[in-house]
Amino acid sequence: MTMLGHNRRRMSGAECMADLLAGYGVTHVFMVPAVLRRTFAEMERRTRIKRIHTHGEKSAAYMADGYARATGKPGICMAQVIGALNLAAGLRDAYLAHSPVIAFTGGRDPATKFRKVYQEVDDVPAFEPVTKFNATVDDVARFPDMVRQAFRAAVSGTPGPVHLQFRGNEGQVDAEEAEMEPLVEELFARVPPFRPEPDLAHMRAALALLQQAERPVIVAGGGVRASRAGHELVALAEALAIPVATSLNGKDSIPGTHPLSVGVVGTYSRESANRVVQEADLVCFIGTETGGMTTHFWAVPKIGTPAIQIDINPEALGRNYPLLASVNGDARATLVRMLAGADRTSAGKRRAWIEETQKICAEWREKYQPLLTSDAVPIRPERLCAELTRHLPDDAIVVVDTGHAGMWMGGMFDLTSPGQSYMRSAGHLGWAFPAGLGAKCACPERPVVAFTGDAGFWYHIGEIETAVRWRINAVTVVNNNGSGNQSKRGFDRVYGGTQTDAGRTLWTFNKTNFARIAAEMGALGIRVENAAALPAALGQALTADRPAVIDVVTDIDALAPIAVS
Ligand SMILES: Cc1ncc(C[n+]2csc(CCOP(=O)(O)OP(=O)(O)O)c2C)c(N)n1
Repeated sequence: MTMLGHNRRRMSGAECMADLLAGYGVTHVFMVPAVLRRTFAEMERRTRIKRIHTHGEKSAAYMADGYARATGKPGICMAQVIGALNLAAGLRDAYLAHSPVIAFTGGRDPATKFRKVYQEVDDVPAFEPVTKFNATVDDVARFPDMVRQAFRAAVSGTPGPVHLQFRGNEGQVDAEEAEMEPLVEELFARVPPFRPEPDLAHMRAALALLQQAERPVIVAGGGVRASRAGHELVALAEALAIPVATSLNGKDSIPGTHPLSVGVVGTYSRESANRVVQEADLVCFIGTETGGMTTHFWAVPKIGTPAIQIDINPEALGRNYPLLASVNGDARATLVRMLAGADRTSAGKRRAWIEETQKICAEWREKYQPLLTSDAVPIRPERLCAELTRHLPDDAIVVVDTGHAGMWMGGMFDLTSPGQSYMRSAGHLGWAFPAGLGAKCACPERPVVAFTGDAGFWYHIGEIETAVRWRINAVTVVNNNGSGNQSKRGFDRVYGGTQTDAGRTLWTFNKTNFARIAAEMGALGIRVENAAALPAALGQALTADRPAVIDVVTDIDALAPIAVS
């Protein structure tokens, strides 16, 4: 790296921004124009960055989020002033999931503000609740240091979104010139920039408790995935014979087919994981916020269960569970230390516990076997998930929506290889389809399979055209039951058991053939009405050389099991 200030030259903000983004390794930006127009022209002249023009700012933010979660590299999204709040809405999932998304918007010019300029409101406060760093760039000379700060904030510690508002409704400040140097800090081009080592005394205290425990369980969260610590997690679990449950965000830190994996714990979960965590005598939380979703609103485990926790963010330690040991450090760095100090002879005392947890998992599988293998028409979602478990490639990136999609895939689907990745909506219906497109932009060589309900797919269906235009060859599997039937139970409840016909209109939709819509837009559309046709449909979609939508007609009466019986 050259010394700051030694390479300054007169350049426009647009030239500087294009060089900065290329220098950080950005390959795609996602936006609705017009914002930073001159920067786009400079991107074309000076870089190979693809400028993905979407059909809405929210989906642009979700694409950037999918890009970021697939790689750990910040995803960039942009909007002109009138689209700024649409973009802010799209940052909420990234904020909840700690995803490093950087949003650029056009904004107020001091020369004209408060004069009822076309389209203008003060957008900056709306970004406050969904960003780690929310700032304005009013002077072109600030481009280099503010963009560096954006990357630094997005990827550091617990990652998260950043917003920079550029002066001018379209960010026209990029046309101005100054003496600048587009200096890039490669360290901050990706999560994690640093791997803080734990305090050894704290680490040893946690390790000693794990080794003494007879019925411990690890609950691994998104911090394990952000730290890319899955390999070390599995190694420690194997060395000490400790079962592993994950949060939804941490699902890809251990393959579901590993003998120590007990499944996803919490609300959108697998009953076996909840049973194991409920029966544990020590819970070791690693890289998880111990939030409501992962703990079924702090019921699994019960508060007061002996617990230890490892996290890069010291403020997370003990937030919801009083701890016997707290370890502040990077997940991988801490697990490497624990593994080096592990007393493998302590594993023997947990043999009975491991047998018990495997029995619990076998009972779960037996209970759901009829549904996982069902030939019913319309198709059961459990069978759909089982087919995905069987047929997804070893290097697939699986991108999952919330609502029923989150429940079905969280509970019924298994990753089968450490080379597979899993990302999921942190709460927003409609996130998965555009996020899958972003993931495919980031990793064009990997198969990307998004899983969404029809309720979720409707949100950003116009982005099929974007995928076709840019040849973003992701596969989207639609669990199409003509409804948002996750809401059925809730409406049954408020109607005192039986809904009126009018009540059903609150969660049902017209029947739609998404394969035909996709084909009309130039994608491959495959309609599947019989479960036996799923493997061939997947095979065809994964090799189609164009975006594909598999429209799976499923049972409107299929409701996902609830977490704790
Ligand atoms: C942005 C947003 N708005 C509202 C919700 C609340 N919500 C959760 S599930 C759901 C209905 C969708 O049902 P689902 O059963 O997931 O759809 P299906 O799989 O049947 O297509 C709604 C409206 C949400 N999660 N996100």
